[in-house]
Amino acid sequence: NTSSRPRVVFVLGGPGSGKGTQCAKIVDNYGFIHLSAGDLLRAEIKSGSPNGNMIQNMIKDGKIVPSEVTVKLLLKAMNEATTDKFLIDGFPRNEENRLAFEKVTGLEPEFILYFDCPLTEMEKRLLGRNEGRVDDNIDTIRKRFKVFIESSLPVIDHYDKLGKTRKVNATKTREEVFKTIEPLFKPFLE
Ligand code: UP5
Ligand code: MG
Repeated sequence: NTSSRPRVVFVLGGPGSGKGTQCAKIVDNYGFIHLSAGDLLRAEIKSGSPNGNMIQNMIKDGKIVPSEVTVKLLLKAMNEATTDKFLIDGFPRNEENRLAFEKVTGLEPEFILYFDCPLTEMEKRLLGRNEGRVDDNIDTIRKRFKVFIESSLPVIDHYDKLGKTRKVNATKTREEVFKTIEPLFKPFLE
């Protein structure tokens, strides 16, 4: 029902913690639309947008693109969507992102799915991914980890204080992680 109030789940966790992998499974089973902020930014680069160079440089440096740019891409994707259940993957990455989204949409997330994973495991996964991402090299990976700890963990902590963070052990197999998170999405089938 597209006329009702959109329901949003933020999917957060460090680089390589398995956000995209689990989002695909949730989409297949629970009728959500998956909006990866990183994917939207990479599509924006490919489209030849005037912001493309700036975005590319920031991703290569592991930095967080200005909220203005990311929120605009998310809003556009939400407006074009045919359902009102959204998994927003990899956003908000800092308090500025969080406040900008809140201000522009007036929406509060249902909850935050947080994939908790040690840096060593995330590093191993990213180096093994081999999808040609400009940020999957050891130098950029270290920068992404630093930004995650300094800027993104405070967002997860903010929602934890509101009782909205659902923390998941992301070190298990893909199937085991999915089994753990499935119960959180069952209510959305009704
Ligand atoms: N894998 C997955 N699950 C596994 C499991 N349980 N066991 C073993 N292996 C597992 O998984 C990573 C790899 O691990 C894959 O090979 C997978 O098969 C395997 P994936 O599901 O891709 O993990 P994910 O958490 O999605 O990792 P990703 O690298 O996409 O996370 P990031 O948060 O770093 O990347 P994102 O695309 O969100 O952002 C990239 C950059 O864009 C940011 O660094 C930033 O510069 C910019 N950005 C912004 O500026 N603002 C935003 O809002 C968003 C992004
Ligand atoms: Mg991803």
